Formats: sequence, C-alpha cells, structure tokens
Amino acid sequence: MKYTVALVGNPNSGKTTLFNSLTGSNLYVGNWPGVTVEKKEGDVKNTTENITLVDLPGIYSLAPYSMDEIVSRNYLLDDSPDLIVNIIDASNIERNLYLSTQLMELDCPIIGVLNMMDVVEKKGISLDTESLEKSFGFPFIKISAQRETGIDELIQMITKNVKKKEKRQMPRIFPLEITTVLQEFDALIQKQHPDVLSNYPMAFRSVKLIEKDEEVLGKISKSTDLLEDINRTRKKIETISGHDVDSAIADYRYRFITKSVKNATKIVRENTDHFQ
Ligand code: GDP
Ligand code: K
Ligand code: MG
Repeated sequence: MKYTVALVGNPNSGKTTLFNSLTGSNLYVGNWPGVTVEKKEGDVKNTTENITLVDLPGIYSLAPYSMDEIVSRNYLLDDSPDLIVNIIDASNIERNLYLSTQLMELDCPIIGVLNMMDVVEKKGISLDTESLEKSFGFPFIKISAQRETGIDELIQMITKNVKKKEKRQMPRIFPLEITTVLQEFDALIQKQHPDVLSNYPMAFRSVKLIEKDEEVLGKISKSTDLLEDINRTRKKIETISGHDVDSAIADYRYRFITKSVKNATKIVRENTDHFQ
C-alpha cells in the first residue's frame, strides 16, 4: 500500500525545514500541472510504510486569492491525500490556525504539528495538545523542526494516522443559529441542486457557495434558482451576524480559534526546556 501525505501550512511556518527532516534521498522536484509553482515530493524516512510526502505551496487560507491557494486546494480536493500534515507556527498560533479551520472542512484526516516550540517555551508558554485535539477534532504534536525535536514521534504519528479510515467528527465552529442556516442550505442543495459540486465535501461546498467563491462558481452552471438560494442564505447570515458574509465567516472562525487557544494555553513561570 502506498500512502500520500500533504504538507500544508502558512509561509514561514517551517515547511521546508520539516520536509527535509521527514524525507530522505528520493526527492522529486517538478511543477504543479499548468502553473509555474514548484512541486516537491519525497519519501518519509524511518517508517515501515510506503509514504510519499507532498509539499504544497505555503498559504494563509483556502480562498482563491492566489495561484498558490488555488493549487493547494485543488490538490487537496481532487487528489485526496490520505493525510494532511498541517504545520503551524506555534509562536503565531492564532493566525496559523485560521487555515486549519478551513482544512477541517475537507473530509481528510489531519495532524496538527505545532512547530517552533523552542520559541514558545522560551516565552514561558505551555500548550496543551489534548485540549487542542478536543476543540479541533484531530490530534496535535509539538516539535521544533529546526532543532529536530519531536520528529521521530511525528513520523510514528504519521504512520499510525495515514492508515485511519474513520471519519473525523466536525466540531461546531459557527454559532448554533448560523449552523442551522448552513444545514438548511445543505439540505436545499441536496434536494434542489444535487449535481452541484456533488464530489466535494459537504462543509466545504456549502461555505464556498455561500461565499460566492469565484473559482468554485466558475466550475458549475449557475441557474437563477441556485443563485437565489445562495442570496437568500447570505441575507440570513447577514441578518444574524450584522456583518457581510465574508467578514462574518472569518470572524466566527477567529472566535472559535481564540477560545480554543485560550483553553489550551498556560503561562508557566519556569522554562520547561524540552525544545531548547
Ligand atoms: P517555510 O517558508 O514554511 O518553508 O519555512 P522554512 O522551513 O523556510 O522556515 C522559516 C524560518 O523559520 C527559517 O529561518 C527556519 O530556520 C526557521 N525555523 C523553522 N523551524 C523552526 C523551529 O522549530 N524553531 C525556530 N526557532 N526556527 C525555525
Ligand atoms: K524564524
Ligand atoms: Mg519553504
């Protein structure tokens, strides 16, 4: 069995450093189809399984604002990797977790890799991975890619999680009222427009349609009916939140992150020294 793992994270989160520690010699460098964005693949070392690691372009979100974002999300949607390794600069955790809340909508197993833990510990901050797992619904691990701390444990975790087939529980990111609107929209799409992006994960499809994501809308035939259903749902979200749809959705994601990080963070007086 050959497994594929996607390495996903913000620019400067330590992706290249981690990619180099996780892979051995069999490196393949090319371009993503149709674009001049570099694609790098390598085999994960020190594992009993046959696992290819694919380095995706560094991105802040799965919005279609840049070629890097489009390349990354199309790969994740169309090539369905067995696992996402989501590298997170833990010294800048809230901003980095924004992408994680979007990756969660893609029905793919995820490991959250808290990198730069040497920097975090130096500040006297302790992060509770179990608490984060409880909030996000997928496991987290602490590493320092630069100091190569936690790499063996991460490889073990990848080896275990790459074979997992059971579905992840999706935590509730949006307030109940908004979740209800999203669920009604899902039901409507399934009933009235069953062919629209039917191969996409449900949570991703609904949010992107409601956001009127140009690249997603460009892939479908937009009937007046569908556009009316989308606009009606947008109105409901705007009424409930008091904001335009895009800011409302971003704001709810950040509130979820802030709460989760607060629950997982402890200020410790003494330097714990694991990652120094
Ligand atoms: P990329 O842009 O995501 O590929 O990130 P890089 O791997 O190029 O890393 C960005 C910068 O962060 C480099 O200067 C790395 O040496 C540094 N870096 C990566 N991992 C760590 C870490 O765990 N701790 C510290 N202190 N620096 C790191
Ligand atoms: K740095
Ligand atoms: Mg890099």
